[in-house]
Amino acid sequence: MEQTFIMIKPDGVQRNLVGEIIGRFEKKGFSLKGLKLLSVERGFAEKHYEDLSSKPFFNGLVEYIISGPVVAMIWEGKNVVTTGRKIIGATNPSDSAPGTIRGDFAVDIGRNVIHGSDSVASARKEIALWFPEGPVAWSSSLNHWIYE
Ligand code: YYY
Ligand code: MG
Repeated sequence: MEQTFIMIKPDGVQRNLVGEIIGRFEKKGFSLKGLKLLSVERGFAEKHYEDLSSKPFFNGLVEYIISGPVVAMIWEGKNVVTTGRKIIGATNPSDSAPGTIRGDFAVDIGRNVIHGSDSVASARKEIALWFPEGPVAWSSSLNHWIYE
């Protein structure tokens, strides 16, 4: 089953959105396979965003990610990478539809509350970086009611 890496950024933690965000993924029907609250160091944040290192906003982005604890998660389910990005909404909250996490809870692109992997390949890479111990192995007894 497909997995994705989801991270609630420091503003999401500070603004007490952790329960709300986890609830949206839970209620959709996806399964939580990894969860931790942690602060990351500069080098780790730079590694996570290494593909963006040439962008003008890179330093500000890294400062933001290391400015407080984040909630790192692995979510599992059918098409969870693409659907997870839909639940999150467009990168710039000005463009994120109402009903999405960023559309409902964010205003500025540099404080957009949440990260989600953009492909199955980056999900694999990000899960390996954030969860070297791997996902927790369990399967929901509700799967029969979620998948046909
Ligand atoms: O995957 P996603 O988070 O939606 O956007 P990315 O293009 O990967 O950029 C990562 C992160 O960088 C974005 O969530 C906000 C920030 N950012 C920015 O501050 N300014 C931009 N012009 C583009 C992205
Ligand atoms: Mg991205």
